[in-house]
Amino acid sequence: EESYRCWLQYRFVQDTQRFYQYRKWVSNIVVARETEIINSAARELQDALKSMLNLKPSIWRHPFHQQPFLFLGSYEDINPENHGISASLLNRLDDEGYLLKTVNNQILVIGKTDRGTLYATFHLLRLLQCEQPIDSLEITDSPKNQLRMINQWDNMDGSIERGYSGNSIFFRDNDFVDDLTRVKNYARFLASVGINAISINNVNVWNLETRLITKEFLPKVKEVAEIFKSYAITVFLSINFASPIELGGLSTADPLDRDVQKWWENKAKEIYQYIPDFGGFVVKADSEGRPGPFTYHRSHAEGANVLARALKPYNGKVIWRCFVYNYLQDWRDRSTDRAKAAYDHFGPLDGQFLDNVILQIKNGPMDFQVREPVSPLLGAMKKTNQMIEFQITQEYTGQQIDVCYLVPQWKEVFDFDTYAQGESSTVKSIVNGSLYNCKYSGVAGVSNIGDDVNWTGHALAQANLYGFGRLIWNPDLSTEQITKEWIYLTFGIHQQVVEPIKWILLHSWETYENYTAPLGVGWMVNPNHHYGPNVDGYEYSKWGTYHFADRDGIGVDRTVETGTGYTAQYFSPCSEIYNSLECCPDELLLFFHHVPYSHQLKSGKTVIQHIYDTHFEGVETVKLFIKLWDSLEGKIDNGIFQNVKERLKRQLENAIEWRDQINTYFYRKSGVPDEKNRMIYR
Ligand code: BDP
Repeated sequence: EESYRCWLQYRFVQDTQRFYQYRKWVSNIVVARETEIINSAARELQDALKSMLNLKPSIWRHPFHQQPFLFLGSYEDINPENHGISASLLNRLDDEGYLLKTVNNQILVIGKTDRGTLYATFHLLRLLQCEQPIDSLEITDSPKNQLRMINQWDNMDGSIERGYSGNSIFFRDNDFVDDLTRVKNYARFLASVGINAISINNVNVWNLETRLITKEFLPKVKEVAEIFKSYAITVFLSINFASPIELGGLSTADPLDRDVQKWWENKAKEIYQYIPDFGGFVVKADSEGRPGPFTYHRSHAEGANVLARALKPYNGKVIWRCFVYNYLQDWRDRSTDRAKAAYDHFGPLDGQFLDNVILQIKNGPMDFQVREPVSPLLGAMKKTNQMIEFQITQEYTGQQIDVCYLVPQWKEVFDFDTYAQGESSTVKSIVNGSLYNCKYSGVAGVSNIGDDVNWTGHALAQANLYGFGRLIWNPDLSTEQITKEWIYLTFGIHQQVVEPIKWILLHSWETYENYTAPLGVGWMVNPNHHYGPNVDGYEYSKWGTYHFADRDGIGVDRTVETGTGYTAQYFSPCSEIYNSLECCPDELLLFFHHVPYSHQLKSGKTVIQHIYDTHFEGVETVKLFIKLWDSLEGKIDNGIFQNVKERLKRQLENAIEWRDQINTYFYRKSGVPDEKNRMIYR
């Protein structure tokens, strides 16, 4: 199955000129040092070359003079001066950085450490797969973000919370799977796009998963960690804050209790005996019913620090999630705005967290909607390590039935200027640690893979995983470049194939937004499973997710004067821009303001006409996706073709349902007819 190989297809090189050029350079490979990671790189190269060039390269330990060869090693294995490499260039590379250089009859594939060598190897393989010339390479690169992490939401019964592509590749029947082949392949995919950390179990840690940190399961965690380690990926576990009670038999999990502290210290010691380079803990506490420090009237800093202190001797980290809000809100009480919760809980704790705690903040203040403003907590804490959390799995964006390519969304978030330290205080400069000089920082994404043959259910959803890795390696890469790369690697470089797929991907987010909840208001989904329309599904429940539509208007008033006051959580001028009805950008209008249906947008349309138009357009664009996709029949792998064809059919049904429910609902509420008379009102 081609779809199983994702973007590591290693297709046979068709262009004869390239074919012979490549063979010249890669027939001999010098592996200058052997580490587990470099061995992984060498293995990957050998497999790829066999498949792309029908070649079994000779592997050597030492360089030689006559023939060209590929040199795999760290910068310590060469004399940089002999190759025209300046010391300052190497100094500029960080530990994961690398150099690819064609010089003196060799191609140097050199990392600052072996991790860099691995990334350099994948870079070279990307070039070969895109049939790029390699005769005069001179490429240096380092990742822009420190922690580049994947969060699995896998449960040990094999299910995956918000998983849309089968069952877990890690767990089955309340245990680890026996055959870890898929885990190894997953490690390859992740490493190929630069991911360097993973947590393997759900942030909601139930009874059985609580025991992952006991001797019952640690040997298996170790086995998995070793696989990832050989691809330069560090393993973390999500833990249960109440573990001292549930595992230790203590009567409390109070972080200030001496016995609790001791318990965590011993636990850390035990874990590190099994896994000396264990990454640390991911923690969801006091959120959606999970236990946490609030039970003991302790702050989240006190809660996180008890774990951090225990992990500190081993260099472990605590990744503490900020998704903390009252999920039992009274919808009539407009002062308890869920959007304000993370900032209100964590902002005042700035400076109180130990330096091996990292706060993990969702990109928006609500919950991974198709459109949200950037979380005002990002940048609000100057003395606290922070990382951002994206959701690669498409919980609210079509669940891998509808195509929704999220790279453009993430890119917008990275580029958003928070003004936390004046102009140019972008989100990317916060999460790469540079704005506040954070010791640790980075990006996490909730995984979208499962044991479906093609990993992601919808073959095009592979682009989200690929794009996530590439973009967080370097948020300055353009969406265009990432998208093209993924298509080249997955489908080949023929224009007839590249263009339609690119068009679909690049229009998919906007299209999904068009036929679902309008103008940033969000939700309107079916409760619980979150697929398909249900305008009032959450409107009168306790979750804090309302649109306040009535016969006169719609939207959430989050202004300072008459609303919840949420806009004040932003730095100036964002706070004023969002607070002002005139300045607020159209796409977020209903997130910040309650307006009459006749309110005129910057686009010139009224809100109600905008709703009608976008919903009709959304459906039409899905029809266009189908047409474009059909043009690919016979030109791409048939398995992938059929998979996407079937998904697009379901997407169209979904889009139509959204269009009709949303438009009818707002027609009934407002009584304002569609200017273009397109509706059959039910
Ligand atoms: C929400 C999901 C829920 C997660 C929660 C979280 O609906 O399944 O457990 O986020 O991030 O999006 O903790």
